[in-house]
Amino acid sequence: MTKRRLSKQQLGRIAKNQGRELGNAVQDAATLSDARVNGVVISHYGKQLDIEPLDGAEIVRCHQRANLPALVTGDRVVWEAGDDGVGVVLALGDRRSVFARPVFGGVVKPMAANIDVVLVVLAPTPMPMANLIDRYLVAIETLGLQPLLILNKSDLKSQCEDLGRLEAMLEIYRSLDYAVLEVSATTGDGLTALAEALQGITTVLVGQSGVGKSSLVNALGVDEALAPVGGLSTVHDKGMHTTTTSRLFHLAGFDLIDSPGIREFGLGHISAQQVFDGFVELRALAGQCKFRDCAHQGEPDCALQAAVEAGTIHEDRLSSYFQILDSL
Ligand SMILES: Nc1nc2c(ncn2[C@@H]2O[C@H](COP(=O)(O)OP(=O)(O)OP(=O)(O)O)[C@@H](O)[C@H]2O)c(=O)[nH]1
Ligand SMILES: [Mg+2]
Ligand SMILES: [Zn+2]
Repeated sequence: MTKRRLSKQQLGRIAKNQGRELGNAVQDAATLSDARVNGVVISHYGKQLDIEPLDGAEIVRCHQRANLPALVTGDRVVWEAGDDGVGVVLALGDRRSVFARPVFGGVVKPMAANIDVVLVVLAPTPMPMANLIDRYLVAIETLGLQPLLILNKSDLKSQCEDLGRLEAMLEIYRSLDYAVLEVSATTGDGLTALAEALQGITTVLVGQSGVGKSSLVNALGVDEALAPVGGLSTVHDKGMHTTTTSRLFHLAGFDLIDSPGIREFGLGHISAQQVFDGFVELRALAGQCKFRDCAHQGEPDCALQAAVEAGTIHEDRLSSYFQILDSL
């Protein structure tokens, strides 16, 4: 299989989005609340936060004022030093974007703030869970963010339990114009192209435990190991997670947030309409079925069924859509 780089169009899409986000950021900076912002959340540990002062001083451990919402890595904050070396976060600056994980009970749990692109990391092993990528993509589309799919561990393709299925899966996303990069944190393959795509933007690495998110941080970093990585793959097989809290890293020309692996990415909090809109190729056919309330399950003159028959929509994506609907 030939290795592909990001197409000009795909990179253009990211750049365009980036421009939009940067435009917002400039606007935000002018608002009153943001004028006082003097730090960034690098990481958080329970009720404590690591704040990086914007003036370049050392990272400070801080508490946060009780009236503030849960702060996440990447948040811009107003903080002040305390007597005992522990500071206090007084206010949250504007968030130009947030990546959130829907959690049990319909609550949305923010994971990272002020990011441009979500890096959805997969690997030949562990094999991606069924429709996990589609769940991520729906969340990313709903939040107005931009995804970049990364197949890490390209050196382990021969160990994939079903390489044919994996390749076919990636081909579907490429055909939908989602950028897909194949890399190996171990051999360094593809990392130059990845670092190029990340220049000037802030991204968050997400994906199953053990796909190599922290390994990518380290491989992209120029210095010593930055993030702890899992030792034995059996650790992941037992469902243990190596990374336990998100952390922001400043690398050469870009910022990257490492996050803990997840076991499930439920979408319980979003509407059926949002799921539909989260499938770009379905959204493109909105309103084209004969019946306004078409469920796309055998009604006459259904535009989606017709598109599947014509081969313009992949049947796996349509069944993935139904699967997500069923899970709401
Ligand atoms: N062969 C190979 N192994 C890799 C590669 N990237 C990571 N690994 C290995 O995969 C295992 C898991 O890597 P991590 O970086 O800890 O994975 P993670 O996604 O950060 O996992 P969590 O922190 O639990 O979410 C480690 O044993 C790594 O050495 C790669 O490109 N090729
Ligand atoms: Mg990790
Ligand atoms: Zn229909």
